[in-house]
Amino acid sequence: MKAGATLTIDAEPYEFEFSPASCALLIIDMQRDFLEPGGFGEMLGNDISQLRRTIEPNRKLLAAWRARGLPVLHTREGHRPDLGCLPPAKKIRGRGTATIGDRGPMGRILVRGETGHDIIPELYPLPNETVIDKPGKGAFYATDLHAVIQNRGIKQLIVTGVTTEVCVNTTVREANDRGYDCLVPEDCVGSYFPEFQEAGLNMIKAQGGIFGWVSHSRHILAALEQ
Ligand code: TIU
Repeated sequence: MKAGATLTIDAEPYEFEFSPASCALLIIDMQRDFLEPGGFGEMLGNDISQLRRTIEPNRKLLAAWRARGLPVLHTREGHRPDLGCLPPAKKIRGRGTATIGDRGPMGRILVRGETGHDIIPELYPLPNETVIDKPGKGAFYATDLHAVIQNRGIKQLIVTGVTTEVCVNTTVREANDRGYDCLVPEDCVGSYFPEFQEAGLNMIKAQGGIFGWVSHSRHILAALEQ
């Protein structure tokens, strides 16, 4: 792969013109509370195996990305320990016995600095990688993500992580409105609900790619090999 080269990635609704020099890998919320047994996600009755199948494809893509020295950003959904950035409506949503900010199986649920809030060991950020702490579902809302990627000349995003229809979809929509081209590899994103996985991907690529492109990590890895 030559610096400044443009490569073509097989994708839907049509091929993605990939410019590695201005493309970042953005990994959304691969946090222990969403993916690990006994975490907040499982506590809510969700099937975490639907998310855990994304770990290995993400690990491979991340390794290839790192090997080429390309920019990596990670996000974590969560709140300040004083819960100052937690909207009351989000706090009470779901009517659970334990909600965000309360003690959960891996520390206070979705609170920054707690074990469950952190990224799973398989995809743990390196010291030179950017970690964006976000209070909402979208990675642009109330964060400096836009400034960080503008400063680095990023124009395209490969967006992976969880969950497909919630934080991945919201972030892709936010990125699209800010002028970024987003490519979502379907094997690297997951939903607790198979029907939402399918719909979440269809929503991105419908109408000529209304929010972006959908592909598979093998096509991205093949392009990086060129
Ligand atoms: N990261 C993310 O998607 N947060 C969520 O709350 N997702 C759910 O599917 N609940």
